[in-house]
Amino acid sequence: AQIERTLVIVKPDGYSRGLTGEVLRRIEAKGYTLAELQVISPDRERLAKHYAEHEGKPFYEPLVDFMSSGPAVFAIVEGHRCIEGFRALAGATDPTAALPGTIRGDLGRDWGLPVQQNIVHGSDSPESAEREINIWFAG
Ligand code: YYY
Ligand code: MG
Repeated sequence: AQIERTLVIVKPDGYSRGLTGEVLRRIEAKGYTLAELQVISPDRERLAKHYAEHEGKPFYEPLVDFMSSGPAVFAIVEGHRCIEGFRALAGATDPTAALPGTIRGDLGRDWGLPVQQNIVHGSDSPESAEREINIWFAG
């Protein structure tokens, strides 16, 4: 099988809590490669493209507000089956339900907000990964 690429984001909550190193450590410990890394404050325009599938859902506006609230770390991660593999490392979307042993399960919680602040993003398919990488990484 082909080597995959996935887009991983350490979201503003993870970045501001100082969890970037812990997230990247887990990715490297799993054996995946960090092919590219950048710290940027995501703009609403690109977030709208990135989260287009969620437009209109009740958490959409809070999600874009949260994601544009400060710096985040964007990584292109490479390795065979890294899309599925990183989502397994990340755990379930809801950090309260995410299993211990996962990034969200070990490091996340419910803060009583209208959006789930769950530390990381990982692409959910090869098509999403290429689409998302093209939004955040030029060239
Ligand atoms: O891929 P993943 O991040 O696990 O979840 P998505 O269903 O793609 O939702 C994107 C993002 O939206 C999620 O990470 C948190 C937020 N969210 C939410 O706040 N409440 C929900 N019921 C679903 C998603
Ligand atoms: Mg998703």
